[in-house]
Amino acid sequence: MSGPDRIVAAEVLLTSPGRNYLTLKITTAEGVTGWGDATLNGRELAVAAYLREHLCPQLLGRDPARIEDTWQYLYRGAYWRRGPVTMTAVGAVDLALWDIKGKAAGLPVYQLLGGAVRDRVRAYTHATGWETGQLCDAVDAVRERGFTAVRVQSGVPGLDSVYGVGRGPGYEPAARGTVPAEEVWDTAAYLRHVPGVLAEVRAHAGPELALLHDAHHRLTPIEAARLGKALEPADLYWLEDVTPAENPDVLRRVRAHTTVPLAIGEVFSTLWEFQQLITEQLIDHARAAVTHAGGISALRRLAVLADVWQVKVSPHGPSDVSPIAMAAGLHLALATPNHGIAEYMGYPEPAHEVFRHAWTCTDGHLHPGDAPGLGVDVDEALAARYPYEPALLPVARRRDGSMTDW
Ligand code: EZ4
Ligand code: CO
Repeated sequence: MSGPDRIVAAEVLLTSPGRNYLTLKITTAEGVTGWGDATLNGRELAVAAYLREHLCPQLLGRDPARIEDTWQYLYRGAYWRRGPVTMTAVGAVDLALWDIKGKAAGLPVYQLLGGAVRDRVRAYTHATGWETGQLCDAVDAVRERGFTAVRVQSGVPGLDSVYGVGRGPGYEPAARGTVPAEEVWDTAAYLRHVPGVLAEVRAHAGPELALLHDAHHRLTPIEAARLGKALEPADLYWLEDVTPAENPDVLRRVRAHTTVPLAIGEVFSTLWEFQQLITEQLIDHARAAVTHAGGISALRRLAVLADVWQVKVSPHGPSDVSPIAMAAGLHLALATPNHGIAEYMGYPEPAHEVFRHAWTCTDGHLHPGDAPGLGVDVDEALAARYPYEPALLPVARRRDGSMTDW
């Protein structure tokens, strides 16, 4: 033995195969390559600079096997720590190092995490329709693909655009450009409309299909309580992001009024943001994305804390976390007893070609595959043919012109 392996290169790669992705590539002296996802939708360049200017130089010469030590070094080493940009950068490094460890051992990452606790990972995907009839058709199409769970979002009369609903096939809210699109939002119209939609979808689908709905941080606590209560007859699997949860205390008020299961946390970056929500059992599913909240190492700790309080971990899985983050989430899901359900929104076709992945989606279930490491290879030559172009999520204003949450 000639001593530990060393990191000799750490580079960022921006590519846009259908939408923007930021990827981190770490190479070791022994020639092992690890890939991490660093995509933070609409803020990619901030993470790219954080990695390129600050973290990559600190990685050179380090032992890639010391994943936890590197996590601690990067987390504690930033005096101004936490926050989505920092934690996404840390998460990217963490993913790349787990990928390297798996490849060096010749094992898929889930084996390094203790092995599979389930045969496959139940997933939900999205069904959208501006009108309820179209939405029911979309639900049927999802069922035909074998899914047993589906997120349903519909249009709202009087509004031109609504989060989660495309006017055509597919839904990609980030639009090319450097200034965001503006949408008009009306909470009263939404609250009047959505309980009827969910009731119709439930009647259409029958009792067994798991239905989910995302309120996307738009409600006040009392509005959230009212919506939860109104949706109880639809028997949801979860109601997501009813409030921004910047005040965790207010979820007590929501809980006092409704037993609808609550899922929160896709925009959180650390365990501490979940602490009160978990220890007071104010939520049922912690939604942190494996990339945005500091990687597999951090999500493992989140899962352990959540398990003590019978809370499940169901990481965010939109098309704006790359197939690498999808892989990482699946290795974790396969090895984590209190994993809830995986979100599978799908990817633009070119993204499947640039990020060649061992993970599969069959009959509404996902599996990370058995390739060593995370099981995603990046075709760099192909990636170079899809240059990055700035794209941003929309912003939202109320009817009086004041800003609200998108
Ligand atoms: O709006 O990932 O549950 N899924 C979501 C997503 C988010 C996007 C933002 O980039 O809320 O669709
Ligand atoms: Co969401």
